Amino acid sequence: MALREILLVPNPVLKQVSKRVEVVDDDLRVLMDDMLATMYAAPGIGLAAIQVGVPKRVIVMDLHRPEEAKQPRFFVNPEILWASEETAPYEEGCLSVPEIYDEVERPAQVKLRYLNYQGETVEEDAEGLFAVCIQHEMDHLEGVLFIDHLSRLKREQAVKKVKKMVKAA
Ligand code: K2U
Ligand code: ZN
Repeated sequence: MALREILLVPNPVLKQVSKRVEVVDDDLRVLMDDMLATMYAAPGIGLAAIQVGVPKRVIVMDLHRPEEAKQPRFFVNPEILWASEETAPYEEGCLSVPEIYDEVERPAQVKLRYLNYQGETVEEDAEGLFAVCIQHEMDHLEGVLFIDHLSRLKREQAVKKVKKMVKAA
């Protein structure tokens, strides 16, 4: 297991559309293990492969509470089969847009289909933080960041702030 670099805005790689995975094999599981370790170290609760520079439709996630044991989740080639008309706001952040937080409105419930760590097909309903996080990560697979849902002014201010932060580091 190895920690990978998390790409930051305005890296153009983050705008790429990620490609479907052909087979869930040991090489892919090494990537998923590295992504999970990188997410825990950030720390974060979700991470898409493009954020570590790999344009594959792969997401890792762990929504466990501090008092609970870790609950790692793996999503390969995730699809949204249904989304509720009802929406809900959530104050989002992103490991590729550090120290920027703003409200994004998304469908409150979604039905997912994906391949798990073993390559088995799973269908699952998501709501609450799970629904927010999976939609945030699936945006990454389309090259979309949460700041792309904000006004142009807020988006430009966010990128300017991250560039200044990186320069000062
Ligand atoms: O894509 C990422 O950078 C992972 C996000 C996942 C996330 C975004 C918005 C809302 C929920 C999850 C990072 O984990 S952002 C850090 C974070 C940590 C705890 C709660 C919310 C956001
Ligand atoms: Zn993100």
